[in-house]
Amino acid sequence: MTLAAFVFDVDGTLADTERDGHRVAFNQAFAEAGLDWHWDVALYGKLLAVTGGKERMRHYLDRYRPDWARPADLDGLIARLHAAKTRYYTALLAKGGIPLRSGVARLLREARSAGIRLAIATTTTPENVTALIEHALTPEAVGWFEVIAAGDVVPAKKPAPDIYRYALDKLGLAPETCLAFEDSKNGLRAARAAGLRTVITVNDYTRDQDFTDAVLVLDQFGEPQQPFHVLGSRMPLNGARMFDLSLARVLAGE
Ligand code: XBP
Ligand code: MG
Repeated sequence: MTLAAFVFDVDGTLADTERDGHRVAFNQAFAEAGLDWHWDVALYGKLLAVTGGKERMRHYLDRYRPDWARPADLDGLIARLHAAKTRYYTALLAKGGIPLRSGVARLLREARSAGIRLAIATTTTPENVTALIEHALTPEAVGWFEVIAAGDVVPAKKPAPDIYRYALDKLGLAPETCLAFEDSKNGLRAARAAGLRTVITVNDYTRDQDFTDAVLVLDQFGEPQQPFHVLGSRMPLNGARMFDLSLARVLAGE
């Protein structure tokens, strides 16, 4: 099958945004609202089981703060907190606070010059995606992505396949012609349920998750001077040291 497109997850895959980005912004929003909520690094790792910031806050209350007195308009409070969190998060990105992961910019450029189409399928808020691409890559790079499928555009977030199906529909492509890139079990489940072969680059929060359903599991895409480590592979990699287009074509079954 000819490889037609790459579909990227954002948080954890394009950049390590969770621990020092989203988590910090949530805490800033809680403090600004005068709440005694604080998500430390370990607790945030557990909360990541639930995707979506608004959903994550609700899960936190249900699971960890059952006695906290809910206001009559809990939805309104969550929406206001989430808007403040997005403001803090995008301000952090605008300061250049979070770089892309190793090999991401190289892989995107290689794909573009080879005519591989690019798309995004993420749970996060759309403005977080554009802010990351603009500030960690270049402002023009937002236009490199034909489809940016993000946030509440589908009702069911990952691990549901809906966001991948939405992106494929907008691309007008069958899943067999694409590769998905993810960092988490929830993301892998979403991509696989939509029929995409999936490459995983792990991070500290996801390293120990079950990725048996992935076609390749790496610690990073890698660079010529910074080779990847292979954590799991369905096929021989013939000495490859970084994830590039020739490896992508092999994985896609070209
Ligand atoms: C990661 C997420 C997001 C972010 C927070 O999504 O689960 O919820 O943690 O973003 P992905 P919002 O890995 O699919 O990009 O607060 O904007 O929801
Ligand atoms: Mg992710």
